[in-house]
Amino acid sequence: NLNLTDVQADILLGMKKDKELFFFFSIADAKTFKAKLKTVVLPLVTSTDQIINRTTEPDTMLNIAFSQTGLTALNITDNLGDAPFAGGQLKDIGNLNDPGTTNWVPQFVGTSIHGVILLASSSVDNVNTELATLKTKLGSSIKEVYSLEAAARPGTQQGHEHFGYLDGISNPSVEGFQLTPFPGQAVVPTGEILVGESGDKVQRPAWAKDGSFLVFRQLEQLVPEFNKFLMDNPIRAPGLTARQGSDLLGARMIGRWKSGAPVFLSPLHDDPVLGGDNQRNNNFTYVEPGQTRTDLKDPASESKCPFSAHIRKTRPRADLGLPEGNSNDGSIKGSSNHHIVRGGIPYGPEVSSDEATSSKTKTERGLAFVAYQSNIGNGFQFLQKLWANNAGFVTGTTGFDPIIGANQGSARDVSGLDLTNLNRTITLTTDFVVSRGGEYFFSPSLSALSTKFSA
Ligand code: N7H
Repeated sequence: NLNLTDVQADILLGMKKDKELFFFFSIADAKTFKAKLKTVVLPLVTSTDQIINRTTEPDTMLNIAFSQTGLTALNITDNLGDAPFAGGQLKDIGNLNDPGTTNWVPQFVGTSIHGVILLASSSVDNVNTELATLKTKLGSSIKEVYSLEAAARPGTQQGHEHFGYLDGISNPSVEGFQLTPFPGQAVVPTGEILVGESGDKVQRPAWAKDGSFLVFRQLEQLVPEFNKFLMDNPIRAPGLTARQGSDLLGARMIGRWKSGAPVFLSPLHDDPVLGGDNQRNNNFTYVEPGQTRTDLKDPASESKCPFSAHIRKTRPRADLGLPEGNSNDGSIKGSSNHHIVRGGIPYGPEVSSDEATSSKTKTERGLAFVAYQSNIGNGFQFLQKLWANNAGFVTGTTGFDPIIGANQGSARDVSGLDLTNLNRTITLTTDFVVSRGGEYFFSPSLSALSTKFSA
């Protein structure tokens, strides 16, 4: 059975806290760092076991992960068996369709980031205190390269990302995990998320077991520009005001309303009760009653939710022809091996009144995107490259994912958004999500940290 004391906390459940700091560092003195990793860092690393019971979880939590150049700096030469990880995110830019590195944070351009420390807590003070202690104790064995401060949005927007939509609803659960899955939650083989577990078909060094690859991306969101686009292009469905038509367009781009209610279950209006009900808000497959799989040729298949909608592009459910039936507990056995566990958190300030009136972003905000998987090529990279960026997925005319689909900065065609004319193509000339770059990391088990990484 899964040893939850050995798996870092952020991987399966997420260190869900109001404040999170991503501290990117390079290793200056490997020998000293290894010694301190064991004596200073390891005692602070939070395990999954520690947060299963949210009422007793520590108030300040820490996780740590290393890039390929970090492993090399530590003289860990075993091949982890993941090509995107080995090459680093910068080399993967062509697969991701970022428009070059012009928008990248300069520190992500290059290979000098050896690792990342994730610090999560209820207050910025706690985060800063723990960071200060760590920095003092690690001394000159590391150098700070870059850090990103992230925070849950205030008040009623807590849990919502900057466009305003509730996030963190649908993440896969792994087999054998004791928590009961929510209806509609994908249940995937443990090895799809954790390296070396059943379902991970790649040859790995023994010490890599129960680690996971962490994809980090700093994704800027142009919120005033996104809102202007919705206001300028309301869907003119009968009975809807212009405002409601704009909200409908946004909801169809995501596949959910701002409350989290899926458009497939509530096609014309938001339904906050549904959005907040975790027994119902993920319980759908895109299949109509009486059907066993989505009929991709029937235009009506996207009347409730466009094929291009962000959540449908990134988890097509029964569109892949494998609904596999609801299991007894209502969860759905994963119908592909392309699942990620997302653990992102917003960064940057709320939209100012000046930005709102000018419809122009003046201060950067976005999503500190975090995704875990045992195989980046099957996980994040697959979702981004072969689904979101692929205009021919899931049908020849679907177009791009309007939220994250990337076309190297060029315009993106999206179809299915206008429910009064599902064949209509809308051309997006702005990327509402702009990649500022990132890195690929490996988040080792606690036992690997105490042996391989500190030896
Ligand atoms: Fe997405 N958004 O607000 O628009 N995402 N995402 N994502 N995303 C989801 O269901 C968003 C990004 C996935 O199981 C929701 O939990 C934004 C990347 C997957 O049905 C919302 C950004 C990738 C799912 C957003 C962003 C994904 C998902 C609904 C960037 C992978 C679950 C909440 C700034 C390459 C699908 C929920 C499922 C859900 C948004 C990035 C993937 C609201 C703003 C880069 C797999």
